Amino acid sequence: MESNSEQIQRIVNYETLMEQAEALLRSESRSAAEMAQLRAMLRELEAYYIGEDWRRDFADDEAGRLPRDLKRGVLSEDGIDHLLEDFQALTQEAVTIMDDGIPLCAVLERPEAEKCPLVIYLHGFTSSKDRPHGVAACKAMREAGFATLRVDLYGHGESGGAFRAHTLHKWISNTLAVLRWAQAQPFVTELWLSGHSQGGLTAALVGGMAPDLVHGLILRAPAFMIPRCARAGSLLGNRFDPAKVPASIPTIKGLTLDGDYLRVAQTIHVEDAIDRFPGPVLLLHGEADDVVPVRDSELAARRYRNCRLVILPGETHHFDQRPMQMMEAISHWLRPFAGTGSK
Ligand code: FER
Repeated sequence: MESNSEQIQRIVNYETLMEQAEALLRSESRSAAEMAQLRAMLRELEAYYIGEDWRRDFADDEAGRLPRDLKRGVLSEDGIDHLLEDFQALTQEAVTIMDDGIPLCAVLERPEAEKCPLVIYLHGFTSSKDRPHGVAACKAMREAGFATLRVDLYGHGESGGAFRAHTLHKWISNTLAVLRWAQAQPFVTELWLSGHSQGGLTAALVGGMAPDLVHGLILRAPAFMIPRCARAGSLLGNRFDPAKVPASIPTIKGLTLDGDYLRVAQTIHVEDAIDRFPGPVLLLHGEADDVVPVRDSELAARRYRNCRLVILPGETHHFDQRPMQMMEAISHWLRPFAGTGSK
C-alpha cells in the first residue's frame, strides 16, 4: 500500500512534467532534440493517464482526499488529452496532391528521423482518411519507424470528385499520383502502400503495377472479391445482370454508384496484381469479418511470394473491436523493415 506522501510526490512530479511539456509545446520553435524530448515526456504522461495510478489519484481528488493547495492540472479530465491532441496537430501536415485536376487531401505524419520509409494509406469504400481504425493503423506504422500519409481518394472525405463517379481506375490513378508526389519528398527512403478493404484492393493493384516503386504492402481485409462479385452480378448484396450493367446502382448509406464502377471492376484481375508483386506483404484479416471473406486473404497469402497472414481473433471488418491487437500485429511485423531503405 503506498503512503499518502508517495502519492502526493507522484502527482507533483507529473504536474511538473506536464508544465514542462506545455512550455515546450507553446514555444515558438523547437530543435529536433527538444521535439524528441517533448515526445518522450508526452509518452510518459500518456502512460500515467491510461494507467491505474491516474485513476486512483483522480478518484482520491474527487473524494476530497488530496491537500487543497496541491496543484493538480494533471488530474483534470482532459488536461493530458488536450496536450496530446495539440502535440498531434503539431506533428501533422495537411497536404494537397493534384491528380489531373482533382485535389486529393492527405495528412502526412513523420517520426523524428530525418529520413525514413513512407507508407501511403488508402481508406475503404464510403470511408475516409480520418476513420479511427485507419488512424490507429498508421500510428502503429509510425511506432515501427515509418512516416505515414493518409489520403482521401476520389469522391471520398475532403478530396475532389463525386462519390457516384468513383471507380477503381480513378483510385488507381490517384494512388499513382500520390506515389509520384512521395518519390519527390527528400525525407523518403522507400515507399510502401497500405489500405483497408477497397483501399486494400487498390493498394494491391498498384503494387502489381509499380513493383519497382512500392517496396512492401500492408493490407487490412483487402476487398479482393469486388471484381469477382462485379463479374457475377452482385455488389454489396444488390443483384444486377452482369451482361447488362445498369446506369446506376444503390449501395450503402443511401449512396448511389454509376454503372461505370461495375464496368471497371468487372475487368480487373486481382491474381495478376498478386503475381506481379515480389515484395513483403502483411495481410491482416478479422476472424469475424462478415463483409470480406477471410478465405480471400488465405488464398492471396498463398499466392503472394512473400506474405505473412495474421487472422485477428474477435475482430470484424472495421477493426474496431481490439485496436491494440491490430496495432501490435502491424508494428511487430513492420519494425524489422524500418531503417533498411535506400532510395
Ligand atoms: C463490395 C464489397 C466490399 C463493395 C465494396 C466493398 C462496392 C468494400 C468495402 C469497404 O471498402 O469497406 O461488393 O462494392
